[in-house]
Amino acid sequence: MRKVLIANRGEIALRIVRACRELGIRSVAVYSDPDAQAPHVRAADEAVHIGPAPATESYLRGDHLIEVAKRVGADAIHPGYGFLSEREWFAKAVADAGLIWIGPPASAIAAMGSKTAARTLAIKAGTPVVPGTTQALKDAAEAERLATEFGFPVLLKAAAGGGGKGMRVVHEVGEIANALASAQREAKNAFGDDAVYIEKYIDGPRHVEIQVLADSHGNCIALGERECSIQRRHQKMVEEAPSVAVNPALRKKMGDAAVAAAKAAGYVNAGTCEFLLDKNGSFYFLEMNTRIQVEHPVTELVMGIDLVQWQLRIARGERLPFLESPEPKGWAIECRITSEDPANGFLPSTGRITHLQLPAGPGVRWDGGIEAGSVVGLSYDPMLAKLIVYAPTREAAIERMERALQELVIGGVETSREFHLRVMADAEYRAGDVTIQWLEQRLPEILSRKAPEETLRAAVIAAALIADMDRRARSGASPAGARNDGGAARSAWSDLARREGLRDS
Ligand code: MV4
Repeated sequence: MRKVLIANRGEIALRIVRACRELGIRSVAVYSDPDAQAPHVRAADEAVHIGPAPATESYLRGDHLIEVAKRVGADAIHPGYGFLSEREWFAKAVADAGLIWIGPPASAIAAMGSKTAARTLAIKAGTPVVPGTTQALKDAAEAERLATEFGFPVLLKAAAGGGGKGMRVVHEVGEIANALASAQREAKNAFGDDAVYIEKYIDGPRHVEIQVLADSHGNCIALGERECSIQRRHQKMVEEAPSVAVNPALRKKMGDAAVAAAKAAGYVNAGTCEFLLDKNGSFYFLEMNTRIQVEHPVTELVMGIDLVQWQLRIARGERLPFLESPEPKGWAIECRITSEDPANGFLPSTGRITHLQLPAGPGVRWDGGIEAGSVVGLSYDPMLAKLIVYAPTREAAIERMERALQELVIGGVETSREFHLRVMADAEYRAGDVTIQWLEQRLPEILSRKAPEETLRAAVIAAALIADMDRRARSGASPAGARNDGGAARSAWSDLARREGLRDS
């Protein structure tokens, strides 16, 4: 493997360039019109323009990307995450073109692509799954019979599903027929497949996932868990490794279960098994993500392994360096920095990044795809970068994340930076007391409370205001704000205080 074409953009493209460079492999970036000046383009050894902004005309043109790879003499393609990374046809087309696919075999992507097929595989492997079916429901009568058997509440899920589309919680038998019809309709629209199956609904679990790495010589290891419960509308916001809910014995059980499922699928390369973990410590396989994931860095930090390098090494035929799962060391937390405005319903924010000051110092990692001058549009995902910290303990990692978020300055677009500061300051978060519902339930409180740095800012302004009033009193002038008629006595300080909500007039 001498030259890799990276069929992606942004932070993950840059991440792959870095792994290639450390292994002495040349990298080829691709870019759409708005990405011509993007950091990943300059970082790579070569770059090729592939089309206009819409992904369907650039980053999703698989056949064209293969053509480009052959033209520039690349011998491998890395798909990153999203875009073409989990398209069975693309993995197959890359291999058929005589190129190395840096990912799992097309057959493993297909096996895990259907949720019902994945459940069947997991059951065969002895990996625990949620009680439910592996066949699409035929009609409402069958759904009613099965729901009564499993007990309410139940969950209807699209077989082709992902991201919560085509999913309905059903609390009583009378609701089933309508829920089934609407789940089928939504599944048909989203995936072109209306197959819906049924599971027992697990209430209030955590989302814990296991990283696996499998080589082409039949070896497969688990690399511990990531705690991914902190999500909103199926978008993860904060991830950690390890999970406060997982001890070494549970880690071993979940790791073995993930490896068994991966082996049953004939898995090779990096992949992740998603589980629900309930309050009693029971865990249930949900699905397998057949790609490198956004949150891979937290595993890299606690395991001391470069997962993207290992994707490349495995694809060129190397063996795993060890066959026993290592235990995690220390604690890592990742915050996804997005161009969304949490104060405004997480509305995507666009514009030019006017200023960018990055955090640094002990235990801080920035995986970003932006720089000052970058234009953030609406053509791609709003995730701009990931801020990842590493420290000996969870408490120290949280303190470190707060410090790093305070150092971070992004001007020109709204971001999730302050939201993350509020999460880090939250008592329940700090206690590790979270579930998959936690963020959405806690959001009103998190958003209404003043962030710690705002409180400090308010205190500074209040102190300055008092000093100003005192100075005016001593000099015989009327104190700032004593009149509310907009007269000369109003000072800049009292204007500021009013804007900060410290004064009414
Ligand atoms: C569930 C569940 C509760 N019980 N299955 C959401 C998307 C898909 N990956 C599976 N999902 C869920 N399946 C049963 N039987 C709750 C969820 C779920 C969820 C899972 C992981 C992360 C975030 C989630 C948010 C809402 C619901």
